Amino acid sequence: MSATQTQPNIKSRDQRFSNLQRTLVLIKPDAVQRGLVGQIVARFEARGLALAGLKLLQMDEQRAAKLYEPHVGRPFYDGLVKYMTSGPIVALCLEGVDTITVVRKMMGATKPAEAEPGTIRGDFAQRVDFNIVHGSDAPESAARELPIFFGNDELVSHDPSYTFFL
Ligand code: IDP
Ligand code: MG
Repeated sequence: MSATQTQPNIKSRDQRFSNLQRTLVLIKPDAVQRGLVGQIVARFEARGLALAGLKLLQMDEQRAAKLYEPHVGRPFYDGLVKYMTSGPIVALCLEGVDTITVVRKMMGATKPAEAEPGTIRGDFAQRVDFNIVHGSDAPESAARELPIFFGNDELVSHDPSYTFFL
């Protein structure tokens, strides 16, 4: 006799979750060159964050300047723009509960030497100027940054079946 499987949680997504958020993640040029895209995306999927957008692109200086506008004037700004425009990146829009905080924790500290093992930077990076990933740091940042990479028609909200178990 086979076991009977039942759906444990049949409410709609809005009823199941509070504080659903969207955030921007960029897999930076060093990570793309090192062939880490799959491993990084796999971590977010395994955590249960839903993909709402995904694309490969190479930023021009104009787009990088928009993204890093809050950093204008910092000593590392010119190098940062050069790095981020040096090759293709992968942009993700991730959706889930408290996703902005969750992603920042999964990324680890900006300086990889301070990033805990188990975080993306703590596992894959050594240098602050090649630190693998970007993630929006607050809801206001996500709201500012997402339109730099995705039009509304490029973002798809859906309710992956695995979220019934989250
Ligand atoms: P975050 O990416 O962890 O949010 P931010 O302080 O917002 O860190 O800095 C944006 C990016 O600028 C960093 O991810 C890193 O690529 C670069 N950066 C920050 N500080 C330095 C530095 O001291 N030297 C070189 N690059 C830096
Ligand atoms: Mg930042």
